[in-house]
Amino acid sequence: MKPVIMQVGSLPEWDETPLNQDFDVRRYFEARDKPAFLGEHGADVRAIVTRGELGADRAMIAACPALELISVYGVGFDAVDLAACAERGVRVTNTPDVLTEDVADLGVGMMISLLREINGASAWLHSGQWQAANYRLTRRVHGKRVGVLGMGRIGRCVAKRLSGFDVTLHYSDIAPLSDNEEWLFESDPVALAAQVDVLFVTLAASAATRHIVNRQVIEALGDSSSLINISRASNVDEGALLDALETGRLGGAALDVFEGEPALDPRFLSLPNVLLLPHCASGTVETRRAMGQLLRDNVTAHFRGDALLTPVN
Ligand code: 8YV
Repeated sequence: MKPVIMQVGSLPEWDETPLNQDFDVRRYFEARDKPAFLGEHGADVRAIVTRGELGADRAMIAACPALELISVYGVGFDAVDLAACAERGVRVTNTPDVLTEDVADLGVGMMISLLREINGASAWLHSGQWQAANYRLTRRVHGKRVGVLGMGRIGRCVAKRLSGFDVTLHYSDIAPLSDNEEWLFESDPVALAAQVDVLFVTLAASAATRHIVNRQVIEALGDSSSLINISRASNVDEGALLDALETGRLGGAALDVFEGEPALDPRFLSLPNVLLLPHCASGTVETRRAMGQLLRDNVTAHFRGDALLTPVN
């Protein structure tokens, strides 16, 4: 008998084929009536495979009384109810490290694209407007003052990449880094924002970090600075961000994550000073193959009784 697992979101075919070979996969994401699906299949489910942005909430976990493992396709596990897992002894795994560089690469690309207005300049050419006039002047990247809010794997990778742009690198985290004297530590996110031209939000999301980029942080950034979010939308007060972007009190924003994604607040779509991406920072063939392999290896290890490769709890 193959162990029964529940797949919460779609995965590439190169992951779904081996999952279906090795396990009895119940496809939650295809059910029109999801409560009915859980009522029909939940009792059989021993493991859940989910995506970082989808997670597994308390109700889903409660509907699976035989649940042993939740394997997350992504580094962010904030959408998994860890307290519910602790109450039931359910193990949780994620896919760290394999996606760090891609997320950092895209974050730096978002900064360059936003400041140098690559989208706008390309649209200018394609529209034929270049025949009449050159595109407007944009903003220099190298030499800027850049802040990184959250010096975990992704934040450090962003900082390392930025060293190639001769920037002044400031950062905020729970404590200063013990292995780096060059980067400038600031404990207060508002003070950090006041010192930089570009602020990257890279910290892992949790209840404790919700809206850490609040109205005060956004005001401290100001009308000639930009915000880049490659973490989770919950780390930013999106209402305050929209207000500041619409009134010009914030210079610009490059965002890969949104409250309610893939739906997003329509106010974003009429803003001239933003770069909006569909949560694709880890979205390369190479990285998604590695994430899927790690997701599956964790499930296989669990059912073999082996040590989990990348446990969260
Ligand atoms: C994932 C993410 O690729 O890693 C995470 O936590 O948000 C993304 O990098 C996404 O969750 C996959 O759907």
